[in-house]
Amino acid sequence: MAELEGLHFGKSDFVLLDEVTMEQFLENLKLRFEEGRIYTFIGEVVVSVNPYRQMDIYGNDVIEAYRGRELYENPPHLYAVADAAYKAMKRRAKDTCIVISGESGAGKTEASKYIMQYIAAITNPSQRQEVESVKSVLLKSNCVLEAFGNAKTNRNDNSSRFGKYMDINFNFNGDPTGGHINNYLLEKVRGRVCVCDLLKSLHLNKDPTDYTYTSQGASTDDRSHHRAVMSALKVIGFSQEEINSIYKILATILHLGNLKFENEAENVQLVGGDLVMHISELTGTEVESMRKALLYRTVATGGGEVIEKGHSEQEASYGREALAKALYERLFGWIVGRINSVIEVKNYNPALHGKNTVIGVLDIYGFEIFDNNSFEQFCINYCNEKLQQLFIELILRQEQDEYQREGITWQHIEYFNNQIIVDLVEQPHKGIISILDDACLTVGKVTDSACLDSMNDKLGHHPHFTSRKLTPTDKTMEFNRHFRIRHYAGDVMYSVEGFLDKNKDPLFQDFKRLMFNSSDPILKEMWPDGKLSITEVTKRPLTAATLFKNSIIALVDKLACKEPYYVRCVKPNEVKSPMLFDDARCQHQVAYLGLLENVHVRRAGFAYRQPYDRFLQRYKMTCEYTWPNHLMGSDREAVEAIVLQHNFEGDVAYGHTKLFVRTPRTLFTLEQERTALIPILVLFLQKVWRGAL
Ligand code: AD9
Ligand code: MG
Repeated sequence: MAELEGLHFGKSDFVLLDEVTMEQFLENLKLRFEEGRIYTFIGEVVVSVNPYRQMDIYGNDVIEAYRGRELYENPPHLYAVADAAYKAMKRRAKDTCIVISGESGAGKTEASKYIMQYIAAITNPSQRQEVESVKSVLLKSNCVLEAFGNAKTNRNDNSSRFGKYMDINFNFNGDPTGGHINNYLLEKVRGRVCVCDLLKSLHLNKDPTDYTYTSQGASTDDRSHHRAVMSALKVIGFSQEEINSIYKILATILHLGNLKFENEAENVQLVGGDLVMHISELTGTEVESMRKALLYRTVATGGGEVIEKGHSEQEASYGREALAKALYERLFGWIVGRINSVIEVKNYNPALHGKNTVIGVLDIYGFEIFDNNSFEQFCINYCNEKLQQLFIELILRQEQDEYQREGITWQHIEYFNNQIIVDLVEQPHKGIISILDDACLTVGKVTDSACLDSMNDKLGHHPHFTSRKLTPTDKTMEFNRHFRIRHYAGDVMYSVEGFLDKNKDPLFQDFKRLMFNSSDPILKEMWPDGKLSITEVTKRPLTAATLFKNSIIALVDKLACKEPYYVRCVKPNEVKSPMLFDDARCQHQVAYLGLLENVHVRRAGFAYRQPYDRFLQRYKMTCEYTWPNHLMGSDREAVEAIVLQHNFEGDVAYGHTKLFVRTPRTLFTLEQERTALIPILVLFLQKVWRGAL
């Protein structure tokens, strides 16, 4: 298969570019995309371009071709990375992780599914029943999470509205024993939660009072999709009662969307009583309590007195919105928790079963730069700063570890350390999140622009932060509205409008208590914080930004102790076309994914390395002493002969098991020589076969 990677498919590894320029990078990426080569390496990193068409490259024959092989033996593929991560885990008992990044619609979720399928296909050769059932639950969990967590957006028909990190546990034999999923649901703060979309994706009947699925009006596709979700829920082990509760909650969310309020003599009232009845029935709550929670909130006065305060119409709508979002978020969290309880590794005894190792797969939103960037982009881009930091650190650390292991002397290389930007966002007391939180906790009305002022005061000196007030000449920003962060991936201007609202927990306590007192035990379970009475609630819930920050810090900690593998996804165009390679869009992504930097880092050390035997196998025809077989004491000596014959001594280092090549040109020369020799050798062999020689 390696032979198929001829020169007209471009360079299968960007490290082999003559010059690392954006131009050459894009040219190669485009050439390969147009030839249907959607994957390209940067060393061990796979760059993937969404083909927007079904490719015949994921079948069992391909899986077999990659199974247990080394990275460079086959053309670049997700399977090569999956196998590398699996091999490292199995051979060296290392925990590994595969980080998949890229923007919306770039192909992250699809890539994560192919990787999971690959791992499922190559494990448990003896088909042991308990392992098979673990595998099937792991695979089915995708289907359920997608049904509940994905929706159609204008950027992606099947957009994940949550970031997902899944650990797969393996036993000593390298067979899956269980797993754990962490979700990073941003939708609540993204403000784009469109529950109707979610319900549509579940194909709930249009009439919300009938919360059971009916197939009327649904297409064959819809029906089979619904059946797949149902069967997945059952395989995972959801009981009928649980499934009913899920549907009731979804119907509740739909009803809430239809609730209307009106002002009547100063007091806000509900329009129409039927809906509230339905809602209370579905949620197992008293009608009167539900009505009250929608129209009033209970507040504790300074003197410990509890009073009821009527909502304004705006507050009532705000409360209803917040409840719908919270129901959705908690339902999703509960489903993830439920899946986790099924897949968690049980009865694992290390003394008996050997070390339990892990492969983590991360599918998370990439860097976002829109025309108008708000709190959501701020969070996402902060997450990407954290991942970038980890990326550079781990890739470099990995490189340095390998040089050490192989006994090679090596010079530390400099790179841009984005810690300074991470600090700008997350530092206690002085960082942007902390300033935001302070503003949210301040009693009385603090506006978004007052919060921006406070950022200006505290961050005015920061080299990566600016605003119109700090740089009055920059007319692209408006006073009291914009600030700009110089991210590692480029400058992003944020509009501070809505930051405070999005950062606060918008849900009135009354709803939490109401849901906790539901007669539906499953719904109740989702609202443990409703247990507190009004006088007991003293601490404010953590803000959205702080919760997000904590979960990302925990995620980075989890990843940092694993050996990382990367898949960088690129979206070729905005119109989901399999033909179009939009240069400007791709250039933008290559820039912010830091791919050129990645190639530079890779080339700064030794661009290429290969175990002696493999190097020999590939290039032995280029040297008279090694073709067809060498007579030297070891493969290493034979490799030395090849290097000497080509005068490459100055460009290589000999490790314990591998040859390290500093510049790609060396390898390139060998490749060219090899390409030129192959037809001659083929001719030669054909003659041998025909008995002509
Ligand atoms: V988002 O951030 O969740 O909105 P993703 O996850 O990056 O996004 P996704 O994997 O869902 O994107 O891919 C988007 C669509 O591109 C898919 O629904 C497929 O139609 C298409 N796609 C992506 N990868 C492949 C592939 N390897 N082969 C064929 C693909 N089609
Ligand atoms: Mg996705």
